[in-house]
Amino acid sequence: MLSLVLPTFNEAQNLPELIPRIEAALEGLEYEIIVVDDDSPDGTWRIGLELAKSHPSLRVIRRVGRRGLSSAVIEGFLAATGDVLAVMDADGQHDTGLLAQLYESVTRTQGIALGSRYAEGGSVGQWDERRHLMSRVATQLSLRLCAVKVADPMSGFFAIDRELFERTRPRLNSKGFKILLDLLVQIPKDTAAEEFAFTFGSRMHGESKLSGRVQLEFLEYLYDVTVGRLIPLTFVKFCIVGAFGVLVHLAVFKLARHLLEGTGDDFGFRLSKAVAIEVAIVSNFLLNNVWTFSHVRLVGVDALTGFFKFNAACALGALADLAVADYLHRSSTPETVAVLAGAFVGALWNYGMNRLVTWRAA
Ligand SMILES: Nc1nc2c(ncn2[C@@H]2O[C@H](COP(=O)(O)OP(=O)(O)O)[C@@H](O)[C@H]2O)c(=O)[nH]1
Ligand SMILES: [Mg+2]
Repeated sequence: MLSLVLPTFNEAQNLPELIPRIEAALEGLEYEIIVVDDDSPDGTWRIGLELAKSHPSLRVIRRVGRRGLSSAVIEGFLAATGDVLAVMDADGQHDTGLLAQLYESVTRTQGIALGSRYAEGGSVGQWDERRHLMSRVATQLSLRLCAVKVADPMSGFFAIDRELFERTRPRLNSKGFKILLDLLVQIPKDTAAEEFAFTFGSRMHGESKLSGRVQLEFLEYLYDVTVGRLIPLTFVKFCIVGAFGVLVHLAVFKLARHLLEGTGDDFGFRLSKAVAIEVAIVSNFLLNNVWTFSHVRLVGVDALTGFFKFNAACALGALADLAVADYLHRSSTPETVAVLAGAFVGALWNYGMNRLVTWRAA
């Protein structure tokens, strides 16, 4: 049986046109269609449920509070019952006429089969120069990572053997748009991958969801599957935030020192330093919450308790920093080296503790 997943976000107008087309293309085959909708504001899921009444092969998964094409496809595949799993855009850009061939290919090879815009005879259709260039560059970059090389690793139109998917699932990265690429990176080298050329059509209705954010996620994905295996991206972001915190610290210290000019020198210094420390902690917490750990961002009361945990973790980090620097200093290490080594241990501690305690699911 073929399980076809249609990830959707604001495709309410397209779904009623697409479902009959798919059914016509799959006539004679045993199949199911699974729409995975991320709670679209245009009510795509509602339209899907309505259609399901008259199309018994159609099911709808409505995900609330989550976004992302790759994760939607993975979730659809996990809920599917077919021995071949396939995915296509729900906007009419992919050629439904190829579905039966993709199914036949995977049944025969037990590997992957894809609709390919870059195989001989295929085309990206009506794209502007910019998107054309971006797609080419992204394709070339990502090909280096693939265990199995194909002409169009960024295609959103493919089918895969169920067993192969399930074996690969634990290693999949659900970030961003490029689920096929990630599969090609993770599957065994000797997996069969057949390509079927097609021309990427135009959207029937609505707009592309390939936003700047999705493109940034692609770069993050490239990092994750290369250097990220050794140094997690969240650690790099945490250190960037920390470095920025040092600047905040210095600026606030100077400002406070200026404002407290009239007070006693020692007192003015200590108070300015204390204010600078806390303002830097607040700014680091906010930046880490919205950027470093954006995927597990804390809101409301959780953000408040998270802030206290962050303070406590950083206070212990400062003690660890001091202990290491002091030890090295006493064993006659050059002062700058001792200070930096302490700071590095402090940063590692802060990252580890905050990941474990403050932003737990990270
Ligand atoms: N569930 C879900 N589907 C998405 C998301 N982003 C895009 N899609 C769907 O994935 C398919 C491909 O997206 P599309 O905007 O057509 O990208 P493009 O073809 O590269 O311009 C479409 O069916 C979209 O509705 C998302 O965050 N969640
Ligand atoms: Mg599309």
